[in-house]
Amino acid sequence: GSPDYRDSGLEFGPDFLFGTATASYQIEGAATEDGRGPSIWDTFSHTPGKVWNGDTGDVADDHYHRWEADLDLMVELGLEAYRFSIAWPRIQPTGRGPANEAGLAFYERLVDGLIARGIRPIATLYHWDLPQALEDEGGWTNRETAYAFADYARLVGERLGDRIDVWTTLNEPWCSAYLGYGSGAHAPGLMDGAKALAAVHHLNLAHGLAVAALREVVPGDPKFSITLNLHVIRPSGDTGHEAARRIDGLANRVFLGPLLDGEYPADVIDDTRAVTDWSFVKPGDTELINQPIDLLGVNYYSTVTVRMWDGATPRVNADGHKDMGGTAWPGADDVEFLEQPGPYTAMGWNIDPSGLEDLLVALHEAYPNLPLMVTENGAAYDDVVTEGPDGRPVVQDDDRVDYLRRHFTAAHRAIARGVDLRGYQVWSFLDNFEWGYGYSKRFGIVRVDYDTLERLPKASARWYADLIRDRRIPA
Ligand code: PNW
Repeated sequence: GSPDYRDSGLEFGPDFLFGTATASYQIEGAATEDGRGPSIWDTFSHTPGKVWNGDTGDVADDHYHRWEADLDLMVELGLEAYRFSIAWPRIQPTGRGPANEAGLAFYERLVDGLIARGIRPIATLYHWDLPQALEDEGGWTNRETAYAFADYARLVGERLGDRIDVWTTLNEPWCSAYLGYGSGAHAPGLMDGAKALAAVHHLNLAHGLAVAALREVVPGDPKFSITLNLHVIRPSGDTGHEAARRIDGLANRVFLGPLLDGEYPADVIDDTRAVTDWSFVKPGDTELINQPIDLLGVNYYSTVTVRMWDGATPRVNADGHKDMGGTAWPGADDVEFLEQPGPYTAMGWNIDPSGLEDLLVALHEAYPNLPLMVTENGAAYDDVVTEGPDGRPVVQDDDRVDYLRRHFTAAHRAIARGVDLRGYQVWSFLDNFEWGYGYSKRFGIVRVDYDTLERLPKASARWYADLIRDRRIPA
C-alpha cells in the first residue's frame, strides 16, 4: 500500500533551506501609507460580496509596522529563509514611472533586517497586487502590462539586487489568470475564458521580460525563478486520462511549455480554439519567455480527481474553487472534478502527501537539471486557543503538525529518489488575509489575534523549530 508519510527521524542536508512564506497584501496592511497606490485587491476586497465578511487587507497583520518584531520571532524559531513578496503599488503607485522612495525603503529595511539576523531573503515580485491603474487599462489581458512589469522588476533589482538569494518573478500565475479573469473568485473578478487565456500568455511574457531585465541589473549570482501551483491530477475511470490531459494542459503545460521548453503545447491551443484564436501570441514571444532559470518554485496543497462529464447526469464540480459564476477552466467545461476522498483541511482541500512526492519526482524526471524548492505548503485549520499549564494561551494545532509532518516526509522521499530539492517554505509564517476567504481561514504557524494583532507561536511553530534545529523530522 501507499506509505502513511508519518516517518520521523528522517534527516535533511545541511544546505536545505527551511523557512516560511507570506505575501504583501495578505500581511502588510498600511494600505495607503508612504505613497502606496491602490491595487486590484484593494478594489476587489472593498467591493461588497467579493470577500467573506467584507474583510480587506487595509490592516491585515500590520506587518508594515511590526516587521521588526516579526523578524525577531523568526530568529526565535530558527527559521533560515523567508519568502516574502514586494507590493508593486508601493514601488510604483500607478504601475509606471519613477520609483516611490518610501516603498523601496521599506523593503530595503526588511531585507537588511533579514540579513542582519542571518535569514536568507527569497523575494517574489508579484503575488497578485497589481496596481489598479494598470487594471484600468486591461490588466493582464493587456500586453503592455508585461512590459510595465519588467520596468518594475528593474527598479527593484537595481535597489535590492545584491541582497536577495532567490528572485521569483510571479507567484502562481494560474491563480492570477484563471481565478482573476476566468472564475471571478480573485481580483479583478472578471469571468471571461478568452481573457483568462490572454492573461496566461501576458503573465508568461512578463516573467521572461522580468528575468531578462533582472539579469541586466542584478550583480553577483542570485537564483532566478518562478513559482507555480502545478496541479496533481488523478484520473478516474475510462475517460479519466482524456480529462487529465485537458486539465494538465490548462493548469501545468501552458506554463511549463513556454517557460522551460520554449513552446505552447499544441493540444492546449486546439482544445481552446472555441474560446480564443491565440492571436495574442506574437512572433518571438516564446523565445522571450523561455529564459534560463535557476530554480522552480512549487506550491503544493492538494490533488484533483477528474473524468469527462457524460452530458446527462448533473455535472460534478468539486474543484475546490469558490463559485462566483465564471469558470476557471476555459474550454474544459465538459471535465468533471470529482469529490475527493478525505481527510480535508478547513479549506475543504483533501490531504494527500503522495501528491507532493509524485509532483517533485515527475518534475525532476522531466527537467533533471532544474533545482526545485517547495515555496508553499501548509494547511488551514480551525485553531482554538486554550489555556496552557502555566496559564498562558496556547494553540495545540496537532492537525497542522500532522499535515506538515506528512508533507515533509513526502519531500524527503522525493529527495531520496534523486530530486534536487533545495528547500521548503511553509505557508504561512502568520495567519493572514486568505483572499476570498478573508480572515476566516488560518494558515499560520504563528497565530494572529485580529483584535490586538498579537502574535502567538502555535505548537506547529515549535514542532518546525525542532525540525530545523535537528534537521530531522521530530518523533
Ligand atoms: C496560494 N485555488 O493560493 C497562494 O499563493 C497563497 O497566497 C494562499 O494564501 C495559499 O495558496 C493558500 O490558499 C491559492 O483555488 C489560492 O486553487 C487558491 C487556490 C490555489 C492557491
